[in-house]
Amino acid sequence: MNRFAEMSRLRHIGLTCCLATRENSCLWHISACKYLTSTMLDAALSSYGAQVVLATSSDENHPPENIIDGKTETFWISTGMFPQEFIIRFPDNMKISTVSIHSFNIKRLRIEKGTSDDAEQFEAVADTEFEHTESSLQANDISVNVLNTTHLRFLILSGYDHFVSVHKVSVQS
Ligand SMILES: [Ca+2]
Repeated sequence: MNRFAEMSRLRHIGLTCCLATRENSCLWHISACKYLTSTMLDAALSSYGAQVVLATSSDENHPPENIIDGKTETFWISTGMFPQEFIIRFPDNMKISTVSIHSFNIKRLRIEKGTSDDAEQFEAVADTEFEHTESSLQANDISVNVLNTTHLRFLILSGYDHFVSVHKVSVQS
């Protein structure tokens, strides 16, 4: 069982136990779930087997893998045109409530979920506009409420400059 599946199993046990018994015995499960969820937010998605399977730009010094390495210091840079796009594939079907993204100069972003296993059909789950930042990265949490998907597509529709960069994407169930 991979870490995504294990996390989802533990969360289910914790929630079910709490709902069913409302006793202290479920507290361990709840705290384990909370811990796992919080580590998931900050962990590198690549360490869970996620991959960037498509990106509209591939600068050798700033490759798409930098999006999912868990570090804000490394980044993927766009080509200087819009729209820009990248697709993250997860090793399993995912329940995702929130996507966290660290970026620079992104203005409008649309997130879509894959509705087939081959990354060909997508359906929009969020469409948002980021605030402009000058002396720090843009840090945004986007509510997506996806119940069951293996792919997320990120469409950067416009920017505050010709080039935009994506430093880190993480997800929370
Ligand atoms: Ca990075």
